[in-house]
Amino acid sequence: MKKQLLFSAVILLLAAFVFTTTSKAQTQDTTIKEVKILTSAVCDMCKGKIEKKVNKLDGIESLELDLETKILTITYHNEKTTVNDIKTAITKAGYSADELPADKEAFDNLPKCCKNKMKNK
Ligand SMILES: [Cu+2]
Repeated sequence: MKKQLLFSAVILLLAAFVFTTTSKAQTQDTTIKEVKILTSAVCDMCKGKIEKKVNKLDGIESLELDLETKILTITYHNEKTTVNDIKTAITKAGYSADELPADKEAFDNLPKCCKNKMKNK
């Protein structure tokens, strides 16, 4: 009887241990967030410029710009950067980011082909 009790106590402790470690892992995961931002990118050159600029930010985990939809999908570390930082980086590359317009000076410096393509869309 005593042995059985000890055995169940050990099982309970193990279960508690596994539970705390998994919930810890989960809270760490929540600091990585995903955001989708609509940009004004029209070609591979635009894609390269935006990705290079955003990649310079701290805490960027992954980023992918889909030229079909112009949507940039980013996963980032919550505690290191914000959606606003990311959007600002995009505008400073010369492109709009959701409601934010492109930085004028950066836009003026974009290659002519990109600007022309944007006008035609
Ligand atoms: Cu372009």
